[in-house]
Amino acid sequence: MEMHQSLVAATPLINGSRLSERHCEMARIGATANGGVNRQALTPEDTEGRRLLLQWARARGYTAAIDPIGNLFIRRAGSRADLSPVMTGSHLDSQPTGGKYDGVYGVLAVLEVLETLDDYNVVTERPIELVVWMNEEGSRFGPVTMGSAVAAGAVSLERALATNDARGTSVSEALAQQVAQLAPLESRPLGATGHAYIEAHIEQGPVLEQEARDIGVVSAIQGLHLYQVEVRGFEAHAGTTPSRHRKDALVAASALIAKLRAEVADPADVLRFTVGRFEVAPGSPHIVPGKVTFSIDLRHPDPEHLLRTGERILELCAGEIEACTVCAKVMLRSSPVQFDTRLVAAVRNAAEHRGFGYMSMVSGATHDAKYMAERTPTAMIFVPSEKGISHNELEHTDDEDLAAGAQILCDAVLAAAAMEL
Ligand code: HGY
Ligand code: MN
Ligand code: MN
Repeated sequence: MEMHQSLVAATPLINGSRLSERHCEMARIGATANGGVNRQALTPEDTEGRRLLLQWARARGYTAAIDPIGNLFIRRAGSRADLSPVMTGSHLDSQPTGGKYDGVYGVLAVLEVLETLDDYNVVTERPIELVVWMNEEGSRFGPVTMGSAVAAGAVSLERALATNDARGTSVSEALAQQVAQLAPLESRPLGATGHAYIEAHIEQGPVLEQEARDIGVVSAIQGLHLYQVEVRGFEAHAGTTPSRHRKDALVAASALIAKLRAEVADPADVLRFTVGRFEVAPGSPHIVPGKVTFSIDLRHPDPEHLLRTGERILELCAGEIEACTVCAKVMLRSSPVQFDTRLVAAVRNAAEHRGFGYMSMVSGATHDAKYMAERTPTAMIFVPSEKGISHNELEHTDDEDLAAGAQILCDAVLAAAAMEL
């Protein structure tokens, strides 16, 4: 990791091997056979990961608080408790076949920054808060970025707490269990904002690696719409029911998805259309499916284009297809967001001063920073993902890249703490 000598002595240098060891230890919790992790929101594994983080934090004397939707706030005090904090963080929950770095990196990089400031006896005026957002991944409980969306008022607390997983366990029940196991935690009201928010994250795409850059200076996040489509037909005997009498929900859903894909096809390959969940009921090999429920994840950086495409999808997911009825529900509409140019510049300057290769980019993945950006000056830092792989157990980022991003986060957090924003 090349550093300009002028800076080496002047500012705190993070400890890359400590950061790497922390990732190894965290990756043991919910480890999967193929080298990934499964620490879905509010599961025992998620609680275990949060407990380990709190253990590390409490050993340093940091305080911990939790808000009504389970977002965790770990605070390193400043010399002036009356000042609003510089907030920085990400999420610890994972996809069911997740990687070891998605979200985790943005949490452990902050812990590394806080400990580095301790090690260098740096006293900031402002408190610095590590935020661990609840249920960023939206797999066990929908929607994605639930904790930060509720904190921002984009999703109601009541709706979120009443959300059930596939087994009928609610967020409210699972959260109460987790909080009891992490006690003692101070209570923090919903809607916490700060002086600034900076999130470090793996890119989850191939661009930094292809361009041979160390740091992504993220200027924006593209928009994301999440729909749930329901196709209803009629259950019938697989052996006795002729095709002409069938109302086969699977056949109808398949035809509808093919129609939607054709309708939204984008020659420029900018639009992202994904059907990630597809549930057939009743799911017996000998019954013509009576009901299919599937998800649509739609993304695009242009708000107008995203809205128009979303409206067209809702038009097509209504009425009848192949003798079945179709309806669709909007689960989430997250518009594209631009980050604060002053904070983005602070990230860029830090990368420049440290002599890292960097580039400006828009995030294809969504992040909790999206909801913070609506209320607090916000920026993000990306580090490369090997072959652009993420949401996959093979996800990997080199230790050197993890350390580089954490160093930029340290420098940017200190810069933000001193900025008038
Ligand atoms: O889906 C996303 O963009 C995020 O990684 N959960
Ligand atoms: Mn993430
Ligand atoms: Mn993710």
